[in-house]
Amino acid sequence: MASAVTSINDIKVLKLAEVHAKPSKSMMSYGTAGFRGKANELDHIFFRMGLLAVLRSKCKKAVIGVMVTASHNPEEDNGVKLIDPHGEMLQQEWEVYATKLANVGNDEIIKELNNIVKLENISLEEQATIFTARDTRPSSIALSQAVKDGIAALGGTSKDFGLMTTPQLHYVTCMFNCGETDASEESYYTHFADAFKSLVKEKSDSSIVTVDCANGVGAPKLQKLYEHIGGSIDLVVHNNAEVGNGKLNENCGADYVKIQQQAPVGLNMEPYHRYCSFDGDADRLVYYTLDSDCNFILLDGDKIASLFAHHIQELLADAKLEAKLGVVQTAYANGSSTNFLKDKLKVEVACVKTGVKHLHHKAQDFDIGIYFEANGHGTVTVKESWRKLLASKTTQTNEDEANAAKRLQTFLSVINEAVGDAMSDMLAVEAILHAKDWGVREWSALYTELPNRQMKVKVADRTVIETTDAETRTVKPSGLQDGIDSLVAQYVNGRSFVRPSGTEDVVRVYAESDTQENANSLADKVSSLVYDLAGGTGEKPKCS
Ligand code: 16G
Ligand code: ZN
Repeated sequence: MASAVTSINDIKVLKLAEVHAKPSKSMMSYGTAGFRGKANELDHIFFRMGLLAVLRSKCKKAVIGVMVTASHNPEEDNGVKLIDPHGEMLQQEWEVYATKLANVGNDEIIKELNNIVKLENISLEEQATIFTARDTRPSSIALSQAVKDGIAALGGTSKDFGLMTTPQLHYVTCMFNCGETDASEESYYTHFADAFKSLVKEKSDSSIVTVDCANGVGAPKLQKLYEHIGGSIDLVVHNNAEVGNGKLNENCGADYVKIQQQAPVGLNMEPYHRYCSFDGDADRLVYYTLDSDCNFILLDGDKIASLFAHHIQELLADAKLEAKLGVVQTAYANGSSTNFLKDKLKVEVACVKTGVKHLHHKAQDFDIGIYFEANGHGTVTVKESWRKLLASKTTQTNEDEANAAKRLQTFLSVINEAVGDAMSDMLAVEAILHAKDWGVREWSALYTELPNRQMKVKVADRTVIETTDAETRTVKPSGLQDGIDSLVAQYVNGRSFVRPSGTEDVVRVYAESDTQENANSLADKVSSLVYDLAGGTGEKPKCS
């Protein structure tokens, strides 16, 4: 454990701050999922996030996680985010501290740290322990060291887990703070593999899954999980850089497959076989297949959420259990998925702003909250009080009901509640398909997506766009929303929204309509409007 520090050791901090000096022009903000940017411009940010993690740990009197990854971004990028004690994203008030600390000059670091200590009434005598981990980017090793230097400069203790997926770090941080002092990567595999094996005792003929790991950290970690699972599923790992030398996220991974609506590089698909993709840090999952005419069929986060809701609802009915079950989506959710959940399943659906923290927070309003972004990031949260109700049902005398309650209990334990997790979500999907004796064909038939299109528009300053109503409408610049409304009115089942990205310097455009042609055309027209009204730069974007 760390030695107690009663005041900030200016000399130590300043000396290391010089080593991790801030380039004078750099200004960055803690975005949707932490800081992201070109890896060679971020060293000072990582050092400072090490400092901040120590204060956060002292403030919460708990272990804090620091993950080094830029997820699905190109290999040349990197990023850093802090993980709060129960595996949640960093509390939003602290994002403001993070941004300030990242942007002050070296001479103001001590002042800024003392400010946070004062505002949060932090006792510097508290111990601080930080769990760190990193993805496979070449830059991640040195940037992890910068984080550890920051931790050491403020007298904190770091435990480095080395290579890990983002959800694994969320999991061990959460488990440790819940009292499991031997929380480790190994305990992650044991937990999820055991839960899966008790749900799927024998493999079915159709259970071969080919997993595109985006040439990222998911590849070696999935191999390890697979070793723990044994014979109840057949997994083929594709895009494993260790073998194929492919580049991280290049023409592969969940984001590529979702946006391009096509298979990752090097994958030869067969109709109705099962394929899925992780992103670079394995917190997103999308499935896909081909139909009998070799058309590409995507089963994205909306389809996964719908499958989860369908299954949980069935188990609740079998167990004769009441629960407030809800699904949380964002504006990107396909209109057909929302209709399916609301009209067919009669499940409550909430729409929130993009970003996991918003979805996770809203999901906690429900006894069982399923949240998914269409891009494949999602999980299920369960209220502690309702979990107790479920546990009591498993011991009831009616055997059928008790068994259904047990099945639900085990199903929920195959899910990583702390955060969306490609590996555990994949096990959950496979367990459901196994229980229902379904293949991708039956799953995909739950509903038919409305054709959609996503585009991005480069503008001089993306903050000129301001949104409201969970990003479904713009309030600025003036005239933009009226323009979008009148374009949308010209299309059958038309819907479109625009929002400034939280991770890239662009404005994102989404459009859906009755045909792919119409969705493309609506996306083109809305993009052109954004370009004209929000200060577009470079060439006007156009759908191919
Ligand atoms: C980040 C978010 C993801 C969101 C995406 C939006 C987390 C862990 N990740 O990857 O949820 O969908 O940003 O990116 O919150 P955008 O703002 O660039 O569209
Ligand atoms: Zn990710």
